[in-house]
Amino acid sequence: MSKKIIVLGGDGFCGWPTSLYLSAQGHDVHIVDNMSRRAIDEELGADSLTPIASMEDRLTAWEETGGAPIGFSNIDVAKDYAGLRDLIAQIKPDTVIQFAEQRAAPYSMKGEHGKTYTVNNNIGATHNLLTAISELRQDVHVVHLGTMGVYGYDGDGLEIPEGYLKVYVPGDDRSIFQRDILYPTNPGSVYHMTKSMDQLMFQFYAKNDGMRITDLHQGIVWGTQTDETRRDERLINRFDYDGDYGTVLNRFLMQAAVGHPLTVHGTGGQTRAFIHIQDTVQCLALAIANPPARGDRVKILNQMTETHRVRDLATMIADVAGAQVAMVDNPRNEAAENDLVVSNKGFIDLGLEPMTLAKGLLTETMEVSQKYADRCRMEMIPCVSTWTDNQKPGVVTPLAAE
Ligand code: NAD
Ligand code: USQ
Repeated sequence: MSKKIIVLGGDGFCGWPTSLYLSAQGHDVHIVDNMSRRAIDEELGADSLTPIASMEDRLTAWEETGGAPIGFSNIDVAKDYAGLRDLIAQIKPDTVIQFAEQRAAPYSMKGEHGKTYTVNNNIGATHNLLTAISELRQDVHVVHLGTMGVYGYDGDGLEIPEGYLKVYVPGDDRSIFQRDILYPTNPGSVYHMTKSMDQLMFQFYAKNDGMRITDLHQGIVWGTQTDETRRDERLINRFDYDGDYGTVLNRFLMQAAVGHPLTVHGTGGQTRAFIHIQDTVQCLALAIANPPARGDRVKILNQMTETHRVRDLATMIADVAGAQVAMVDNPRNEAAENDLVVSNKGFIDLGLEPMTLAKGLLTETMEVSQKYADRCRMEMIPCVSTWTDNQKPGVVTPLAAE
């Protein structure tokens, strides 16, 4: 069934291909974005490895390649509450997808500005959305992109359930009380902390307003192209490789393509969850098609398809591409080694057929990197944002303007 969908953060790495996929599936899509991701690139002196077109050119190219028109509004969802509320009142969407947050852990740990901006932006954006829907009394399904990182990475092999943990508490009289509680959060960065805080807001609005909310705890997304973004050069998706926004697998693939040693942090014993961007867009479509009922608790699904240890990924890519591996000091405050077992039964039951780390997909991402290798600024590759700067004596720099 065709739905009216607003995509907050629809210019971003996940939001753009999702918007195109949903439009191709016959949904009526409207993108909202304040272009802050592009502005942060300018602030950092970084850029997407792939040359991304302006929003105007992206939308024109989509229609020229046979796509249905997609609407666009430039609204800061965290700061312009009235603009967001009026748009929701006007469009009356069935679904709003919330991608519009500052999503890089290293950026969120970059001193005063990174921390305050990330909290104000992410919490403000999510709460403005929930308030607008509540005040308008519309029956809108909110689909939020959360993160696997809310569970923390101190795993010892316990299978991480989908959001809720069954606990049994002994009473005084030998009775046992049973509760389903939100899995205790254990964020590893200010960014991950905002996703933990989002969860509480969802719990409140689902209970108080009967709002229908799905929270997707997504793993690290890799790859860049989807069937839709491949249609035209102007539709190409962004590809982050810099030390703040580049994520580990895409960084390794791109480093291999440009002849840079693969930057393994510490021993590379960190195990993380992964999903290819093509599976991300399919998960979004499945989540939209299967909303919780009004009055249900928040529906939480783990949006990941496989887990890998960082050093194993480096070895695999070094074998495929003949790259060198460099063990560098870990700039983060994280467990050096962890196990990770995750249930993704929710999406499998809904029909997801996961793509796994097949050689063909690795090669495609490396080919995209090779094609645009001349755009790579090697000095942007190292991770310079550290988690422990505030533990050293230092100079506090004036706040950057937001
Ligand atoms: P991104 O930074 O590429 O995209 C986010 C988009 O939101 C950007 O286009 C940005 O301009 C926009 N935005 C941010 N704040 C806004 C505001 N206040 N008002 C309007 N627009 C705003 O990030 P992404 O990789 O596409 O991630 C999207 C979501 O998915 C994020 O919430 C992130 O936490 C989550 N996620 C991403 C990954 C990943 O590996 N990329 C993994 C798990 C979860
Ligand atoms: N790492 C390296 N070398 C690098 C970059 C990273 O060894 O060059 C390591 C990091 O130390 C970390 C792991 O790789 O242990 C993952 O780092 P990452 O930057 O790929 O991922 P992360 O910071 O966790 O954040 C990314 C997205 C975020 C999303 C999260 C999903 O930026 O938006 O929420 O993945 S998850 O990790 O499952 O929480």
